[in-house]
Amino acid sequence: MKKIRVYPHPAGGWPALGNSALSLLKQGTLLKGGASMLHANQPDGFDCPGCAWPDASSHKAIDFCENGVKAVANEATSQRVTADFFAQHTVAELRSWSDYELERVGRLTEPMRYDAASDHYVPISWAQAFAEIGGQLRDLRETAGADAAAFYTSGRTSNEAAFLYQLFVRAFGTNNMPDCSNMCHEATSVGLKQQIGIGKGTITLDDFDHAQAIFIFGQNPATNHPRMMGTLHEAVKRGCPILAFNPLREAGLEAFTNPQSPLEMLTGKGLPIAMRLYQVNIGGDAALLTGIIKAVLARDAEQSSVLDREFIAAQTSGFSEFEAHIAAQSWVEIEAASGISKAELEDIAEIYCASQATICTWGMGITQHQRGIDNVQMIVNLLLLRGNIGKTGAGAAPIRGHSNVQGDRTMGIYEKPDAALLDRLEQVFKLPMPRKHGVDVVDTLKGLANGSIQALIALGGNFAAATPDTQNTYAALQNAKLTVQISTKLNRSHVVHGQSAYILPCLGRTEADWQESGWQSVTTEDSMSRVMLSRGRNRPASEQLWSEPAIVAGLAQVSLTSQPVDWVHLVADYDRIRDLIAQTIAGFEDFNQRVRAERGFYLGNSAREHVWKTSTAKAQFIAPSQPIHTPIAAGLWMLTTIRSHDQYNTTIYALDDRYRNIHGERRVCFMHPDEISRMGWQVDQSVDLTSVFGDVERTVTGFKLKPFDLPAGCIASYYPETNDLIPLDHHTPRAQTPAYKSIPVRLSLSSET
Ligand SMILES: Nc1nc2c(c(=O)[nH]1)N[C@H]1C(S)=C(S)[C@@H](COP(=O)(O)OP(=O)(O)OC[C@H]3O[C@@H](n4cnc5c(=O)[nH]c(N)nc54)[C@H](O)[C@@H]3O)O[C@H]1N2
Ligand SMILES: Nc1nc2c(c(=O)[nH]1)N[C@H]1C(S)=C(S)[C@@H](COP(=O)(O)OP(=O)(O)OC[C@H]3O[C@@H](n4cnc5c(=O)[nH]c(N)nc54)[C@H](O)[C@@H]3O)O[C@H]1N2
Ligand SMILES: [Mo]
Repeated sequence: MKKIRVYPHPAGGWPALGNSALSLLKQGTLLKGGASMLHANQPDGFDCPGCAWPDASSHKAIDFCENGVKAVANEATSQRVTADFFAQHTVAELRSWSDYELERVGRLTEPMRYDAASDHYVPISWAQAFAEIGGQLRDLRETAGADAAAFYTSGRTSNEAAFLYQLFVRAFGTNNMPDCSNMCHEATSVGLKQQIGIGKGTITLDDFDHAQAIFIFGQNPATNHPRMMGTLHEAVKRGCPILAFNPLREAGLEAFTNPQSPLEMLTGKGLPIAMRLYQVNIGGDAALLTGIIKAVLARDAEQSSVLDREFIAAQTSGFSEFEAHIAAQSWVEIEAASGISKAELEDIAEIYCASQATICTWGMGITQHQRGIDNVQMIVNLLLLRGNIGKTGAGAAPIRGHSNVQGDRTMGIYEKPDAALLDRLEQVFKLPMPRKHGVDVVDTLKGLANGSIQALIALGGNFAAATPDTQNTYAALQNAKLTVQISTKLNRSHVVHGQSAYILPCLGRTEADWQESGWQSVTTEDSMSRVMLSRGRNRPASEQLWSEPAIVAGLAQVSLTSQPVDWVHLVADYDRIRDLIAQTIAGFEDFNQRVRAERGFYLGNSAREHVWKTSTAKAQFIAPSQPIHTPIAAGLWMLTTIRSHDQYNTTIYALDDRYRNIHGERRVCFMHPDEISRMGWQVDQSVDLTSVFGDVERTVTGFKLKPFDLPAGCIASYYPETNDLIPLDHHTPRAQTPAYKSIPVRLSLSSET
């Protein structure tokens, strides 16, 4: 291990707050960013757009992190993308820019339309943009049907905008609502729904104060959910064991200095966070969990008091079949597939059995695999064995990504809506709702490619860069008749566009939103089902920006032939939108009143109450659908694609990843130093990565080898640079979550080195 330069300081600490403050200063936004940050996650402030981690209950003077500072500074940048900018650069030229370069030009300031004759974006008035888009959507519906359009949502969208959007789209006549969760926690939503009857996590933030063990699967919280580190830190201080399962020995999982603890900031000593970090093979989690469960069952056979028999009998179904499945699995295969020894698996089981309340959290390392649903369901199986759902200090905790991705789904952004939601919409809005299920992200891409989908409207996000199979995705998008992006910042999806293309610039979460009745608030739902108000305070980046609800209303007004609501009246006062949500969406009764309580309100969770809305009316033990991992063919590597510390999904803030010792570059391939030597290669030599699916080879070139502690045969690179390697059909069955985290590849030295 000595050859690997590990990050020398505990993660977090001064660099975490200090450096980003410094870069804010450089961007000239410190004052603005600083002033805004004091309102982050505070009762009267805005919900931080950084991530979906819940706000602290005893609200601290400061409740934000480096991630949040960056997200806010990024929105508050003083750089502007003006009409002049577009006049100076053709779209072909902009396409040659990197994601980082596109991002740095700043905030979009006015509506733009693509002009094919000159290959430039040209300014257009809001009224004209709406009229043209509405005309094209109406024509499309008449000639090809409503299902020829798809309406994407990214998870920063507020509940209010999301609710109006799904109403507009369904009134238009389709359920084609792909969203970023299709690429993110869809395996979680599908897996949990089948197993415990609700597609959401079962814990609340307070449970962390009572957990006796915390298991973290496939997640990198120091980078992606830094405020979670404070919570883990508190748990460590009370002696709660934390076990992490990750192929990469992530610095942040080993030691962390809490930026809010003055003593530790002073001494620079971090508490060890993960008591143990188990370096599971990429894609080996189902095998790992099989091993832990097998060891737990073995302990039960010896000691007979390990399983919560009462819970299993009263609350679950399928236990004996599941037990038989586990008994049939061989230790040899479990060890080979997971990369974790039987002795270690027994240690983990011992810790699990000693704890009366265990929380399992997970992230993309679990969901973005072909066996994503298996992974999720095996975590839940483990929890069920000891009654760890609906018990204080215990439960299932998928950690969501985008700050309102969970809320958007609650509001009905879903391509496969329940009949109950559609019935309710019909009752409230007196309009027939489309019953046919719509397309998700993967099927949208297929539809764009084969011409059955001809228009893509995107409420936020960066569809072109976030999706797999980049070259084919670009071709599919360019095949579209119409693409519309509702965005805050310039990105790839503006420069890879349809024949007719529009950019509609909108307010960000941190900006003051004034409508006819005054200063508006929106609401969001965090990872633990708490719904809260959020009110932006910053001065909008441009006077020409519209809010997301206003843009959705504008589009609806021009695209629909019969109107389910008075859009203008609704947008004048968002309380009116919330009143409609209260009438339509279960759990939102008295919405306006309840959300005004400090910390908003908790939506509740049926599984937590031991009400199981499943096919057996019990929580279900479910054996994996796929056999334990077949080892990848000799000569191949297993690639996982991850986020650097200085990116937010496709938004590249800077070219560093300091916890992994990367500075000023992103085209890197992490490999164990012993593996680099074994291959006769050198650190910093460049390799090309080739994936082979069927008879199609996809190659990305020029990735510098970087030493990192990860298992033999496993490598990691950043997303989105590697998305070209992943064919559309490489995904979790049923959920269609792209398998971004298990891509078999061949490596060769790049010819240029
Ligand atoms: N700063 C910042 N914050 C973010 C984001 C961001 O990009 N930047 N994105 C937001 C979004 S949308 C999301 S979904 C979340 C993502 O948050 P995370 O889920 O933490 O994101 P990733 O970096 O994709 O991967 C997580 C971890 O999975 C590990 N991993 C990879 N393959 C495997 C595997 O096979 N098994 C196991 N057990 N682990 C594996 C990786 O080593 C990595 O440490 O963060 C949100 N917050
Ligand atoms: N290889 C690989 N691919 C992946 C992943 C991976 O781990 N590996 N992760 C997947 C995951 S988990 C996700 S969630 C997706 C992310 O997919 P998306 O959500 O589509 O992508 P983002 O990069 O988050 O979108 C950034 C853009 O959103 C716009 N934006 C920012 N704030 C706002 C706002 O308030 N309103 C509006 N209207 N627009 C705004 C800006 O224009 C910005 O450029 O990527 C997926 N792709
Ligand atoms: Mo995500």
